[in-house]
Order: sequence, then structure tokens, then C-alpha cells
Amino acid sequence: MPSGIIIKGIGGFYYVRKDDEIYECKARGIFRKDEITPLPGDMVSFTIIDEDDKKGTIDKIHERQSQLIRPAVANVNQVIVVISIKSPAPDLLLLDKLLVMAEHQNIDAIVCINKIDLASDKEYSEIFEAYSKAGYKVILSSTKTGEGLDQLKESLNKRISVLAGQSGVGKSTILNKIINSQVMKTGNISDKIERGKHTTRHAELVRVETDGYLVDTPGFSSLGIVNITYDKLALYYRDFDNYTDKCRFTHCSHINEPQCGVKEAVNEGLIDKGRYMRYISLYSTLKQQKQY
Ligand SMILES: Nc1nc2c(ncn2[C@@H]2O[C@H](COP(=O)(O)OP(=O)(O)O)[C@@H](O)[C@H]2O)c(=O)[nH]1
Ligand SMILES: [Mg+2]
Ligand SMILES: [Zn+2]
Repeated sequence: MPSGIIIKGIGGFYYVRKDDEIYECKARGIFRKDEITPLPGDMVSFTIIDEDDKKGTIDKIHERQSQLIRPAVANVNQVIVVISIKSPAPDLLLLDKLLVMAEHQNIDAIVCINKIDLASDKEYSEIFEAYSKAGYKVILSSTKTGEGLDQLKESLNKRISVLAGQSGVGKSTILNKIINSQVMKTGNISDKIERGKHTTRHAELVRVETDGYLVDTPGFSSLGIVNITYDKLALYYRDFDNYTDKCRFTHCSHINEPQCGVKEAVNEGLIDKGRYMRYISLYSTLKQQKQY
């Protein structure tokens, strides 16, 4: 039985990609009974009913490696958090929240600083340094000059990646630039089918030539805030990891405790001060939420 990947689902139909073909499939009743809804990103086994018309039915959903709630996509293994250096101004707290969510769900994260055509090196080097130091790959990009787009494309290799971040930072433009540059270069039919303006109403896996898939998210995206309690928050800061063994207390919150390795590292400039300050702010917010 052939297997493929669902690239989108609309009105009860699922579009399953196998090699370079796309089959329009219905799901078998069995899924509805089990209350499993096929999602974009799902690997499935399916039966081809009509090879000429490219129609089929989905028989089996393979086990999921991950599942995002908003957007509802299965098997995402990388998130590209996009901020813009200007218009809108970077929302670093949202960036940190999205990175925390990614760490929590065991999804790799890349930081993309877009619209660098609007600013000088000096204006973005600080953010670049801060997140590189925190252990993230940081890509500087501009859809106006094309800078960084090849580097972004290469990062999509053999992965299902999702674009996340504040509205207006350029996520959809980045996606469209990546697709259009492909269509111009290859001009083959399956790329043409997938080309065009991508609306972000339905989550859709867009095939990129570096053998990966990219999913846009509409506007502001929280990736679905999941349950992280304040006392666990520090676990999702990879930049703290190297210093927590110097904390005197096992359950150190790295805020008010004496002899804290994290605070020392902040003072020595080993951990970015801004990241740490936003950690405290997020910690307080989560703590209040818990107490109501
Ligand atoms: N100057 C500049 N503008 C950009 C860049 N990328 C996107 N934009 C513009 O930013 C606006 C919002 O882009 P959009 O892709 O809709 O953002 P989204 O909400 O994150 O999907 C549009 O007017 C784009 O033309 C860039 O690299 N430089
Ligand atoms: Mg958009
Ligand atoms: Zn500590």
C-alpha cells in the first residue's frame, strides 16, 4: 500500500503527496469512530482508487512524532520564529515565549530577524548576539533584498518547519518568496500547482526544494499556549543549562535565591541580561496565573 504525507485538508478532503503526485483522498469512516482526525503533516497509508484522476482513500495514519494545536499540524520538528527589526518593532517577550514553547515540545527553533533592509547593522547586532549566545541559530533576512533567504531554505532540509511570530513581521512574504524563486527556477508542473498566493486560513505544508516542508501561521501565533508552570519555566531556557549546577538550591528559581549560578552568569555577561529580565517577567506572570 502506498504511503504519503498529508499536505492539507479542506472540506473533508485530504491532499496526500507521494513522490511528485498529489492525491485527493477521503478518510475512511474508521477514523471518525476513533475520533482521530487526520492532520496536515500526518504520514498515511492510502489506497489509490483512480490513478488518472489522482483519487484515493486514507487507510491508516502513522504514529505522530508531535502535534501542534494552533496551527493544527502533525510532525512539526522545527519552528522558525520570525521577528522584524522595525515595523513592527521586535517583541522579544513573544519571541522568548515561542522559544519556551518550542523547547517544551521538543521542537528545534531558529530565530529569524527579518526586514534588515530597514535598519543598520548596529540595530540588529545586539539581538543577533543575544540569541546566538543563548544557543540558537539566528538568520538575518530581508525579502526586499533577498538576503538570508537561501540560508533559510537550507535550514528547511528534511524537516517540517512552521513559521511563527507576531503579525506583520513578514512570514507570508518569506514563504511566497521561497516558493516563487523555486517556480522560476524549476518551472515544473507540481510546483505550479502549489504556487501562488498562499492564504493562511488552512494550514498547508508547502514543499520546498531543499526536501522539506514549510507551514505558515496566520498573524500572531502562540503555537497554542500549553501548560508550563512557573516552577518549570527555567528548564526551557537552554542558556541557563550550563550554570544551574552552581546554584545552591536544587529548585532554584534563579530570582531571589543566594548563590545562584544563573544570576552570576548574568552578572558576568555570559547570559544575556535582556533574556534574563524577560524570564523574570514571564515567571511572575505564570505564577500569578496559577494563584489567580
Ligand atoms: N521592508 C521590508 N518589508 C517587508 C519585508 N518582509 C515583509 N515585508 C512587508 O511587511 C508587511 C507584512 O508582511 P506579511 O508577510 O504579511 O507578514 P505576516 O503577517 O508575518 O505574514 C508586508 O507589507 C510586506 O511587504 C522585508 O524584509 N523588508
Ligand atoms: Mg501572514
Ligand atoms: Zn539559580
